[in-house]
Amino acid sequence: MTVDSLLVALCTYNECENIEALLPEIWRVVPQAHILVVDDNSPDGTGTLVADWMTREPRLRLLARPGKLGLGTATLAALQYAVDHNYAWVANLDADFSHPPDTLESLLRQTPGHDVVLASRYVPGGGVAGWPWYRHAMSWSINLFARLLLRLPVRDCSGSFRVYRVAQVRQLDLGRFLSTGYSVLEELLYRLRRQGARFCEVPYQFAERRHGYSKIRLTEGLRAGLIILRLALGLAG
Ligand SMILES: Nc1nc2c(ncn2[C@@H]2O[C@H](COP(=O)(O)OP(=O)(O)OP(=O)(O)O)[C@@H](O)[C@H]2O)c(=O)[nH]1
Ligand SMILES: [Mg+2]
Repeated sequence: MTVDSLLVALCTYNECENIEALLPEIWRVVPQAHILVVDDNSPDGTGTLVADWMTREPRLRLLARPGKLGLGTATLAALQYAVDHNYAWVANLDADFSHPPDTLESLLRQTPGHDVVLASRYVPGGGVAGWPWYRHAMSWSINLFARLLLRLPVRDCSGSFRVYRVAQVRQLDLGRFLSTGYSVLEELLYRLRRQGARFCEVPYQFAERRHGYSKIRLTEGLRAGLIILRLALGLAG
C-alpha cells in the first residue's frame, strides 16, 4: 500500500480541545495521510477550528454538516468521501483520544490480505481502561448479540477504530443503511461480511477520553439492538 492513498476520518461533535492535539499525533504516525473531519456544526467551534487550520494545512479536509445528524450518517459520509475521492484505504477513529493514534501503525501492517482491519479491545492484549460497570455491560451485550445474530467473525463489533479497503466499501450501497447512530459499526461489518470481506483484529487498549463528554446514551444501545435484530431477520435487504 502507498501511504499517500490513505484517508483518516474523524467524526466530531464538540471535540475542540481534543482535535488540536490529535491531528499532529496522527500525522506523526502517518505523515502522508489526508485527514477528513466530519463535523456536525459543533457548538464548541470544532468545525471553525478545522476550517481555519485548513487554510495552512493541505492535508486537512472538512465536511461541515448543518447540525447533529448522528455518528452513523457521519461515518457513512466519511466512507462515501473516500470512495468519491479514490483513496485506497480509509481509517476511522474517535476524535477523543480513546483510540491511540500509534495503533494505526499496527493496523496498517495488517492490510495486505485483509479488507477490514479492526482495532480490538476483546482479543488477547486488548482492553479497556476507566469504564464504569454499565459501559462494560452495554458493550458486552451488544457485542455478543451482534456476533451471534449477524454471525460476525470478530470479537469487537462495536468499536469504530478500523481501517477499510475502499474497493470493498465501494461495493456497499451506503444509501441503504438502516443505522443513523452507533449501530452503523455492526451494520458495516454485517454488510461487508455478506460481500465476502476478509477481517482481521489487532489488540489495543481503549483509553478514557481526554477532554469533553461522551455523546453515547443508553437509548443508543437499545436502538442498536433493534437494528441488529432487523438485519438478522432479513428485514433490511
Ligand atoms: N459528526 C458527528 N460526530 C459524532 C456524533 N456523535 C458522536 N460523534 C463523535 O464520534 C466519536 C465517538 O463519540 P463518543 O461520544 O466519544 O462516544 P463513545 O466513544 O462511544 O463514548 P466515550 O467512550 O464515553 O467517549 C467522537 O469523536 C464524537 O465526537 C454526531 O452526531 N456527529
Ligand atoms: Mg469516545
